[in-house]
Amino acid sequence: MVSLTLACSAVAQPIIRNTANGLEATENGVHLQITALQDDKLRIREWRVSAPEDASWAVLPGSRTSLVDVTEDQSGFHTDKLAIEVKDGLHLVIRDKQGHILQEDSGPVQWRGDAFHVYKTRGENEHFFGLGDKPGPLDRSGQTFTLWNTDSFGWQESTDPIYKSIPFFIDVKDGRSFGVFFDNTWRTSFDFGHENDQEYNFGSQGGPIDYYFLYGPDPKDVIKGYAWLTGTASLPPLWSFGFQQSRYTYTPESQLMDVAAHLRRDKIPADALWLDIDFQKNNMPFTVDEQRFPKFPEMVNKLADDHFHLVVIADTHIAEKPNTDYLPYDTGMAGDHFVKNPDGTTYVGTVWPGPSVFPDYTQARTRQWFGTLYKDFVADGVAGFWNDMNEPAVFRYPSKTMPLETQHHIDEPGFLKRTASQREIHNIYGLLNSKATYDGVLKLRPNERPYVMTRATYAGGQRYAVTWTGDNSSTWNHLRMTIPQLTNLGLSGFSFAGADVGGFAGSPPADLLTKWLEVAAFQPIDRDHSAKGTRMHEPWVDGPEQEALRKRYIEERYRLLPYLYTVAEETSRNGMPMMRPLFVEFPHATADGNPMDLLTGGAEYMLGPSLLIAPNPSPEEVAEYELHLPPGIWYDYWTGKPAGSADTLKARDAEVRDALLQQQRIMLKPDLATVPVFVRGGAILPLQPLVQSTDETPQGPLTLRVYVPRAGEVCQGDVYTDDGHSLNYRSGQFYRLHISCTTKQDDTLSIEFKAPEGIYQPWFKQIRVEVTGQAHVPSHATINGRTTTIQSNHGVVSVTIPLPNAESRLTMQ
Ligand code: MIG
Repeated sequence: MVSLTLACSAVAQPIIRNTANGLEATENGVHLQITALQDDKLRIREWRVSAPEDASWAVLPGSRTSLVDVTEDQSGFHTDKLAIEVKDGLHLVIRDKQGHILQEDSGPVQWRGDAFHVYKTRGENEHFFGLGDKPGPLDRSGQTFTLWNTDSFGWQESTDPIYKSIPFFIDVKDGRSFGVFFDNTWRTSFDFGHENDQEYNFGSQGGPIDYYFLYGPDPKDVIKGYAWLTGTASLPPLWSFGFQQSRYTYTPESQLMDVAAHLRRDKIPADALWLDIDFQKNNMPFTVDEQRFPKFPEMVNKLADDHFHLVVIADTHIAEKPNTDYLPYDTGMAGDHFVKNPDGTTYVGTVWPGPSVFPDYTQARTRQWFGTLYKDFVADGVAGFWNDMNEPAVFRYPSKTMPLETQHHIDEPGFLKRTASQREIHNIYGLLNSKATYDGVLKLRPNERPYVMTRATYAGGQRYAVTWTGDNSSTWNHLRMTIPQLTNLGLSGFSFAGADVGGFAGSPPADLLTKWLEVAAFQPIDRDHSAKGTRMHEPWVDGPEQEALRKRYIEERYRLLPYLYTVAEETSRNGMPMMRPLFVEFPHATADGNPMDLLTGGAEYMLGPSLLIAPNPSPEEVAEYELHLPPGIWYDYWTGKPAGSADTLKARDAEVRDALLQQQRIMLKPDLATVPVFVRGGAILPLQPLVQSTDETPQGPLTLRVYVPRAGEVCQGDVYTDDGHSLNYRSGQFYRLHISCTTKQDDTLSIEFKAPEGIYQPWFKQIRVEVTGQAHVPSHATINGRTTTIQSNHGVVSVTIPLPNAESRLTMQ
């Protein structure tokens, strides 16, 4: 029987039917459908009996149904950018226009019951990035992963799976990149050449074979393509880019107020305080323990007066407390909103409040109901919400979640109305929980940006919530791991992510907490958080010397807020993450096309397009370490001194090129007080005067630091700002200034301000232009042809000009 099947498949040829937008192929009862969504984006589906439901929780409907015309070929088709060939055995090959094979099946899909695996050939120099919050090295090559959202307290480098399922990866091979998004919500797995180094595969325990091929060739194209497919993160409020202080738990009220007062007294800039589960009555979500927080609304107001935004936890479970006036339970039961057992009764599992029930967010009406539960907190002025335990986490099972047969009743526009088990819904439970929160809070506070942080999520979840890396540990290795973990999250759509600063589990020694606070000042979310029973974590706990170092970095973050916010706004527009591995900004740095990050082990990263952050790759070690600057001119952020300037990209010869890249190597001595930061030549960096919170209006001009590029090359930068909290920016209430500059052989620097875009009046009335890297100290400056004063202060040369309201030009020579 077996040999007969093999014999048949050996002679069978696919019957291919070309369509206007792709093709359908059938062979031995297996159907393959390839649709071109755009010239560089394909959707690939494969099935045996009948086509699975065409719906998605992650992909935007408009993108999923997008179509582009294709041209038929002998055994496939091509678009303007890709050529697709289907060989015998439904063997799929995707090439670029030059004929390079980008992706090729290494064998047919393997089924085993409902489970399946898709196999692709893997080249020697093929690298894999993304896949969300997986710990371990930046490059996923040679490893296997499972996607199954899991409450993983105290996870370590080798723990898999952890909290999130983002079945998206970026493949970089010989300098060409593409992305694969495998839209399957069941338990999925990825093997990037672990079992067989000649191939990689992905598969699932059930659900559809449904994946998207997103072509580059540059990584930025792939990232933007994934954002086009699954949406961008909405722009968070400005305050969330400030320093945030949390703990499990500040209680009673007086302890929280002490923390607030201490931050202000010591002038440690801060914007947000977080309340964890103990502020609730018996851990019941949507309640307040009135013993310990007797005047909750007044407390929120007092904090607001002191420019603190309060974020409170709201776990996904609802305490099973009938007849106690616990409205979340009563209204949830009355509305039939909870997940069911197979026999139709309501499923009850034990979590923090004891026996609990679980909203079935696969019903639009249930999400709507859940969203209304935030009403009182929103009325009290609570600024943000923290959705934890939404894997969903349930105690007492070895699996840490509810039984797989538990039932959801999908009732959602765009989906068939049907019953689905936890097997299918588990990985999207957190995404739908955070969507319910986002939509609900937006409805309660229309036109204000909701701030939601979620622990579990799925692809596309970036539209509703920011995230963090869960229960990490207070060890040096965990500090090190924040970088590959956050850069990979950024490549997976989650630009707005952070790791508990100082580590959640355990108690960090003083130097570790200091270094962590320093490094996290250059990460998207800077939130200090710690577990119950650990020693306190606040910046002041180790005495004045450590505190001074910590404060200096938090202050620097606040000075950089105009830059951070400008970069964040870019994320919300096109998906570019704030933290970027080097290969994203410098895809052609190496002669062999391998990502430059292989040299640094993923320890260095770009924060936006202009800043290179290069902490010690082994942060606990004291020996000198090696740091690699990407091609081009670099300046030390702290001193303004030139740091490197090898023009590797211009060298055609591979050996010369690699030698030049080697010249960009710096040996550094680790130092508790320093995080090395470098600025790209040609960058224009916006900074602001120090404030203690983003609620304060900075006093003085906006500073633009211009880092001079090579003669004849251009420099550029943007400043984006808006009111920081409403959605008015979507209707033109923003301010965007684009600045560029050129240098001439005679060392004249000419800075052009484009007419600003948008109708928002920014907080600054003047711009102070500081120039770094000009060969001569300039003695003459003009603005639109009129002479203006040059100031010089400790070697920093600057010119202050009024805010340009039309195209303007500043020259310095
Ligand atoms: O099982 O709410 O990851 O940040 O402090 C622990 C208490 C539940 C886990 C979260 C952590 C939070 C803690 N929560």
